[in-house]
Amino acid sequence: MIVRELNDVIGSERDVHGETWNSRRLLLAGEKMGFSLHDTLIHAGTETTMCYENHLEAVYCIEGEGEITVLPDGPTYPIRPGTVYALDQHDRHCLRATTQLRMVCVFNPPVTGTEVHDESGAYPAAAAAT
Ligand code: 9YT
Repeated sequence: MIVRELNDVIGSERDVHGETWNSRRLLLAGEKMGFSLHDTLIHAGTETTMCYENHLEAVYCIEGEGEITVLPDGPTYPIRPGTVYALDQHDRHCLRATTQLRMVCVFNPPVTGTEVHDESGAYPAAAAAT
């Protein structure tokens, strides 16, 4: 069994910072669970465009308010505590955080640790393959 505390992840190498977000990576590829599990903060007032062409991701909001738009034309959905979205089509999307969002994110395949978005809004395939 693996038991880990968010407080032990914060400030460690599993605490990864992007331009608009901070991803605390609780479970990674190395744990061999078949998915990774992140407790992610999206900074208030930001807009992030992403497209995970190499991963499936489910995101469950537990704090904050915002909205998500499927690109290029919508629809747009509100994000609030209790909202989950699943990027089952590797959907290109834009996430807007009205207030700070706290999101529980699950990636399949798992990310390995230090991935941040490339210019297309994806995490690299090489990491996805491990
Ligand atoms: C919600 C979202 O996709 N935020 C970007 C960071 C990413 N989910 C991560 O690595 O935790």
